[in-house]
Amino acid sequence: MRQYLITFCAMIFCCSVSFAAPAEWVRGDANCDGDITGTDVTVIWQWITAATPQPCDCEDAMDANGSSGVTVADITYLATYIFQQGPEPPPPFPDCGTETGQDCNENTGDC
Ligand SMILES: [Ca+2]
Ligand SMILES: [Ca+2]
Repeated sequence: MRQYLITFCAMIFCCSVSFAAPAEWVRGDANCDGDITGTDVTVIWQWITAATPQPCDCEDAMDANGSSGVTVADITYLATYIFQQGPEPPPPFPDCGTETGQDCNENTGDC
């Protein structure tokens, strides 16, 4: 009987511990709507200048050039990609993904 009780308690413990999957996101999708557009460039600018709060909890999505920080360089990089066929943002792009040590707590767009 005691063995069954221990097994039952172990099952309850294991079932109560949840392991949340890391958020998936796309680099450059700053407003987390699933598209990479000029609006994302504007969102990064507004966030840098503190004009507006971040639209979603995924700072890494605003790091368009993958430098591990969000600066004016990300605005230039993303605008060049969108409007002048510049280089693509580094992964995760164009598909959803994750990154080691990421600063993203919310799935973006269709991820
Ligand atoms: Ca977007
Ligand atoms: Ca950056």
